[in-house]
Amino acid sequence: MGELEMEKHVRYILTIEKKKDDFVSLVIEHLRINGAYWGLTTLDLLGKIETIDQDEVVSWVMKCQDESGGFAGNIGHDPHILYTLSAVQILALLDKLDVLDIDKVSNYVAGLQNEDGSFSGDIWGEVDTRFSYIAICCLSILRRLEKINVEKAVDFVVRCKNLDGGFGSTPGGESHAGQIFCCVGALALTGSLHHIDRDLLGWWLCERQVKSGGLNGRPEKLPDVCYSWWVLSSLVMIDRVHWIDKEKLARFILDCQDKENGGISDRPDDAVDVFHTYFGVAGLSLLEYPGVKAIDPAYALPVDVVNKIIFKK
Ligand code: GRG
Ligand code: ZN
Repeated sequence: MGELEMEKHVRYILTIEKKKDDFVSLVIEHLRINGAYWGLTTLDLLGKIETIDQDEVVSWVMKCQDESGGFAGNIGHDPHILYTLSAVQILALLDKLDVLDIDKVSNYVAGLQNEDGSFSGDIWGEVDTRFSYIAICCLSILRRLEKINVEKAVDFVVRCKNLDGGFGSTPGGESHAGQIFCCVGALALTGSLHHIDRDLLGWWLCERQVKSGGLNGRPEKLPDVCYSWWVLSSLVMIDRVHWIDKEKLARFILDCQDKENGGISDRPDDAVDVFHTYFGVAGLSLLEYPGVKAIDPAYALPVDVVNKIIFKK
């Protein structure tokens, strides 16, 4: 099996699209705040976070904050809970959470909870279990979970559970590995994993592994490196990761590398992008690949970063 081309992936992230030589301006133009989170987390997992200008990143992130307390994807755009989590994750990664007005940000997130316990993504009101996970993860990092009704939030997630053991985006929605990650993550972060039938869900998740070793996101679909994050992190959280062939999955991820120019794609021989580079490296991290830092499956942040947050007085 080929090796993980760590240096090439680092270089790829630092020079994405090679249009500018400065990471931050690339992020601003092409990736926005979500992309910055994926890129920076990958760099940290590969032990190279110090190669970027951290003060520049922090000052750019803070310019994305809106009056409401929420963050936008870029300067001057509208705030959304999706971007707010990325902003908080980036600041946690750089150990700079103290630049935030924690109550202002957490009030924005808490203000998006609905009467039934669900969360909207922004003022326009779309409801999705993605937003439940994001709110819970964000408030856990900020240590302000008490600002929401956790019991009702858990209740809503549990209402999105299906007979196959999986979860959908809303009650009755089809099970999909991405939504399963969100629901399992939300339940893990609130100490509510007892709502899950681990064997039933574990069986559904391990059936996502196809012949090539890769994982798909739903029955009959093609494998994709991103499910090495969505499926694998869920299996780790419910303690059923030994139900898949880890060796074969690692080989599939390594086969999706661009061995010349760095980066990882969704499937072998496709074009690489920063998202799948993160999913591949994060997947290998969960598989305990040598030389890659450990990632926390619920917070989606390196374990050492999470420990700093949890053990802070
Ligand atoms: C901090 C890790 C982290 C996440 C933030 C945004 C978010 C919370 C979670 C997204 C979860 C999700 C729904 C992921 C799925 C993304 C995806 C690959 C969707 C593709 O679905 P289809 O139907 O593709 O287009 P398939 O693979 O089913 O053919
Ligand atoms: Zn994908």
